[in-house]
Amino acid sequence: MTNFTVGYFTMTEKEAIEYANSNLDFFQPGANLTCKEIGDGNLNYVFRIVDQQTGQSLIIKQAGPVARISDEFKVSPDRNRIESEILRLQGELAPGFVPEVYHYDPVMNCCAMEDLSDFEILRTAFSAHKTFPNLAEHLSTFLVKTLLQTSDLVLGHKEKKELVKTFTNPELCEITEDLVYTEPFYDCPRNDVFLGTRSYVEKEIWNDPHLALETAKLKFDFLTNTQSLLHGDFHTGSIFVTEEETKIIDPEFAFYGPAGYDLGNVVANLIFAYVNGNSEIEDPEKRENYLGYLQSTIKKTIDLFKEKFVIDYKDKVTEKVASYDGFLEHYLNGILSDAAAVTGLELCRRVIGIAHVKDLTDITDPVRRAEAEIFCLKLGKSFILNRGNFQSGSDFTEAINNN
Ligand code: SR1
Ligand code: MG
Repeated sequence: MTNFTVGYFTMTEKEAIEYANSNLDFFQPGANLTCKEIGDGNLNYVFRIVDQQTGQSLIIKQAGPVARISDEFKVSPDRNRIESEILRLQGELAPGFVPEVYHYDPVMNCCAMEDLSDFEILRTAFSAHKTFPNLAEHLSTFLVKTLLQTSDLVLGHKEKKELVKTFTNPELCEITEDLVYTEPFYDCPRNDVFLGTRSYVEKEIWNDPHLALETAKLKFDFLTNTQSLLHGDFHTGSIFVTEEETKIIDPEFAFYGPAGYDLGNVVANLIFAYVNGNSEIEDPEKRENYLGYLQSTIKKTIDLFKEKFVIDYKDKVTEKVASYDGFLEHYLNGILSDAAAVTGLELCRRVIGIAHVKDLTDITDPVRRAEAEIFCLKLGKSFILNRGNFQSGSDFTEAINNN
């Protein structure tokens, strides 16, 4: 349960400036600082502090006592420690792909980090149907570097178990266990289903015992498989982009889980962008180009992930038995089918559960929105039920084309 240290309080914008002045050796004494709270996520407060003379800026991120999306979620402030520690670790494993952390404060449950003011949130950029040519290259590199090098394949098993302890994250995991693996697949009161989509959900999701059983198996894999240190919430709102660079933020859901989780999560969110473009771009040529870009990004993210995983496996793996013939294929096939399953779970939970995505909710025409959501559910179901059949990028894109 929530456990706040004496001295903790949630900061206002003014208090965030005072905090920066007294706790961080970042701005010049007497600098003219302004602050704006810019958090738009479901959980935390994000303060951007700018020196008006020099333009220097930083971010202070503070964990509040309850989630912003709903005070039903009383989430541990320890998530801020987890976020600070994993950002530092990911910065070593995948240099250039995460913001630099300057400071962590366990009493105020906040951390100060690099301001990525030249970047934009990928989900927001996708809502304007922008494209980023290097995205698949960047996502696949980040995923391979962080997932392989934190696994038992590369780390000594005792060292890895120490990391499992450091990144034990029960309350944030509980959110995922409930919101991703459990609630969307029965008529849970906390679900929030769009009217036009509801009859499909009742008939095809809540009334399918085979689907329920498969989600139960997947939930137990999520609960028990400490394969790799995951980002844990790798959606397009956790990715910052420019034309040239990609940075991954917000890893507060980090914990040791099935390596396919992060890959599946990001693929599903690329599919949400695809569905939005399909529904919202009126000009046929523009629509085809944008959808083609997203299909190619999905395909490349998966295929490059496999290619880079194989290269790094051969270079970095230390575990003796992992060199036996067939083991690499067995291991990678498992990651790919887990990724397919998570793609399916994420596609379903963002339609049915409490936490939606703007890619779908921004579709203002109710008929189009229901069509888009049902597309996601149908595809999601197929990813979950047939997860073993998705082993390459084209397996994923064919499923989108044939849905
Ligand atoms: C209560 S938090 C709801 C969702 O927001 C986060 O970003 C995670 O995706 C979580 O499931
Ligand atoms: Mg987040």
